[in-house]
Order: sequence, then structure tokens, then C-alpha cells
Amino acid sequence: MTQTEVNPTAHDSGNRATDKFKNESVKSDTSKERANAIYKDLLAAIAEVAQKHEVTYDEYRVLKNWMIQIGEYGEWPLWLDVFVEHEIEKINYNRKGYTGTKGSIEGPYYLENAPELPAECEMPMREQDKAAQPLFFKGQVTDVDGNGLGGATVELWHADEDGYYSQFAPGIPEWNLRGTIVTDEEGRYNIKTLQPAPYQIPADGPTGWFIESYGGHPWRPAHMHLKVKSPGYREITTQLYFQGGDWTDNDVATAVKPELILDPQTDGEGNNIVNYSFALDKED
Ligand code: MBD
Ligand code: FE
Repeated sequence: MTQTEVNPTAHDSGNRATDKFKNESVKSDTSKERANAIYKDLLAAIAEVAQKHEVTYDEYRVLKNWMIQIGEYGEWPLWLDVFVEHEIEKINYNRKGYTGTKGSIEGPYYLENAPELPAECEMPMREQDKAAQPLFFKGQVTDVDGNGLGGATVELWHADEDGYYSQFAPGIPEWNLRGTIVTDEEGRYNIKTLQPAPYQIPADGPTGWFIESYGGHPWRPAHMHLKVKSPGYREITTQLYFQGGDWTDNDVATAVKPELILDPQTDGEGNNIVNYSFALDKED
């Protein structure tokens, strides 16, 4: 197969993200009383906005059409994770008493069961990915008192230089830039990857039309996604960003927290080097 020019579309990545999500188990033990209270307040909020802005029939019909398009393009995971997930994350992972590393949103492109890699490792990447600046990311998974958690796992996934995630765009090896790093006995890891670039969310579909309609931008700052797990501890889903990079103070997904911004130093050979450790709260 020759794969000279891959041209991923919002439609393609949207449908892949939707298919992925449909394969996850989705259930909740929400009571009828709670469901009733939530849906009533939701409709009341919609009514309030419609009244406040005296929404026209044309606007209502545009909304209806747009929602149909979001579904047809498979962009519900994208739109919801960009515009809503940060609020849910804030509610659920900033509880009083948690002192470990801050979380951030998962986004639409996480995949379970990425291949295991040793504590000292290089992320799976293609020759062409190696043109990017290398990033050495080292640190330790600990409890909140700083004790190392040997055998903890750090799942890492991020986009390539062109802003594409493996399995959500065509022509990229299955597990490119995805891995499950198993920490050493002291919880340490040292991962060689590449410096991620700022990321434009797929903008040629209805999520892009939505952003254009209010004159916004479709950019996220350069980021790495992580899930950190150790038995008996609260699992962290988070992201790491880069000091001074574009969009860190203006993320379309509102998912940056100051504690999650890295400041890598460049060595004599042009490698970026950064230390960042994760502290896990005990499971409650
Ligand atoms: C991403 O890579 C991402 O992290 C989010 C939150 C939304 C869309 C694409
Ligand atoms: Fe992302």
C-alpha cells in the first residue's frame, strides 16, 4: 500500500471516536428522582436562555439541523469532550481532601490496552515522527506522602507532529505514540517520546461550523494525555502542557490547569528533558 498523502476528515475521526465510545460500557445507577431533578433543571436552563435571547424560529431550526449533522458526522464525542467534559471533570475530581496530582479531561481519543512498555522506554513511533524534537519525560509515581509505587502504570497517548492520533486517522500504525508504561520498583519511569505540537481539533465538520458561527478558534495547546493507575489508589486521568506554548491560556477545550504545565529544558543535543511526578490519593 502506498500512503503518500493521508487526508483525515472530521467525518472519519468523528465516526471512529463514536464507534469506540459505543463499545464502552455506558451505564449509571441514577435514580428516577435524581433523573427527574436533572432533566427539569436542564430544560429550565434552556428555557431561560431562549427567553433571554428571544431565540427566533430560524435559529431554532438551525440548531436542530446542526444537532442532526453532529450525529451524522459522529461528532458527539468530540463536541461534548471539548465543550462540556471539563465541567464534569471539575465536579468529580476536585473533591475536598484530594491532594494528589490534578486531573484533566480524557477527550475522545483514549484507547484501552495500549501495549506495555518497560519503565525506561521509547514510545512506538515511525521514522517520520523522529523528525520532531525528542522529549525525555521522567519522574515517579508516588502516594501523597512521596512513597514510590512500584509497578504503577502510566498510560500515555498523544498526537503526532501533524496533530493526528493513531486509530483515529488513516495510515498510522495501530499503537503509534500510545503505550502503557510499567514503573520500576520505586515507581520511576523514563520515557522517550517526541515534543507534541499545538493541536487543531477536527474543524471541517459541524464542530468546526459551530466554532466559526461565534468567531472562535479550534486550537488546543500542545499536550500529552495520561492515565496513572496503582491498585488501591485513585486513578488519575490528566494532561500535561508546555510553558510558553501557544493556546495554553486559551484552550478551546478549557482543560489547562497551571499545575499541569511543564517547562522542559533543552540539552546540548536538542533534546527536551523534563521531570514530572504523579502523586496518587488513596481510593475512597
Ligand atoms: C483532542 O486531542 C483532545 O484532547 C480533546 C479534548 C478534544 C479533541 C481532541
Ligand atoms: Fe488530545
